[in-house]
Amino acid sequence: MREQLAELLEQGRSALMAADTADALQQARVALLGKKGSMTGIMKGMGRMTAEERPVIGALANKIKVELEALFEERAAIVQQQEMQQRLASERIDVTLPGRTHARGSKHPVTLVTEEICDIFASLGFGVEEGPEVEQDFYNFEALNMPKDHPARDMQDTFYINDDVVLRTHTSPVQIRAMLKHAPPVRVIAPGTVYRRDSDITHTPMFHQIEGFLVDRHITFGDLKGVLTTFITQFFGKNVGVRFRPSFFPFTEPSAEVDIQCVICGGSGCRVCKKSGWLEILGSGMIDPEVFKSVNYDSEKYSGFAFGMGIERIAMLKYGVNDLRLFFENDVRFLQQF
Ligand code: 2U9
Repeated sequence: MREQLAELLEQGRSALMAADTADALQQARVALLGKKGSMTGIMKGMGRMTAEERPVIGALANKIKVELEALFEERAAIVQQQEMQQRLASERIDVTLPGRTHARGSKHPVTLVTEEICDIFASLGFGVEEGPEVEQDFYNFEALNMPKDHPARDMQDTFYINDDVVLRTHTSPVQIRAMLKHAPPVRVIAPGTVYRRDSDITHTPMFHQIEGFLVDRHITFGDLKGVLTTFITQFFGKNVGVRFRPSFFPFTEPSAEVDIQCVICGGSGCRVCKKSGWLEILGSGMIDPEVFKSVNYDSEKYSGFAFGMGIERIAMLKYGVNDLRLFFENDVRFLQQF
């Protein structure tokens, strides 16, 4: 039995020394000293011993047990230290690495064009004003010389909230509000979202407009032409051709639509300008005296001009975008290009 115990000590020592993880060490300990381990196996033979031998062997077994326990503790401390070093090495963080950057957004082309147009008119002395998108009939239609039976108020075109409230169909009501707020002279542009019951490949039920007006003494159609030509050459380049064509709007008289030479073909005719060489970009005119009446401006004393444009259309021409729907899908691969 002495030999068995001496052998157990030797085997145990080498098993503990060979174990190089906490798990392996624990397994070795259980195999040596656990309930079903080698030591227990040997001790079961104690029953066959004489009364003299038993305490001697018992003391020896105990000594070996204590020795193996001590060896286990010693190894456990070393293995734990080794495992800690390995973890520190494998989880090492290089604090000098550059941080992860966040994807950066970009301004929507409609925003970019709105800002650019507002900047140009601001440099000409215009102030920027905004107003509600849910608007009263009076500001959206009545004050703009479009009485109740006017075809432009057709249920086909307008989103009605109720008999008296609509989603604004243009930003003109902002300008009625500006006229009621400020006496002439006044120069205002009104960018914003507008709504019309229209939805096909070239129309969306929500789109963006910029409208503007100027009222003072002695304002003529010549002022209209001068201001709008200045805007167009600043926005599209000084060599672009501009022409004014007679037109009709309920709120201006006389009225004109403004074309620029086609930015795609330079005027020779292409698919975009439908072979005409010209692109319509603006509506404009001298403000109708009926409009002045509804805001209590004296049309004997004052005159003025107004204009309006659709921003998506201007953005399509400026950036060469051939599908209106791209502005509303918000695909980042499209938006990132601006
Ligand atoms: C007031 C008086 C007059 C604004 C004007 C237009 C002509 C015009 C369209 C262009 C394309 C709208 O986006 S679009 O469909 N606009 O043609 N707008 S004159 O006239 C006004 C505005 C306010 C008080």
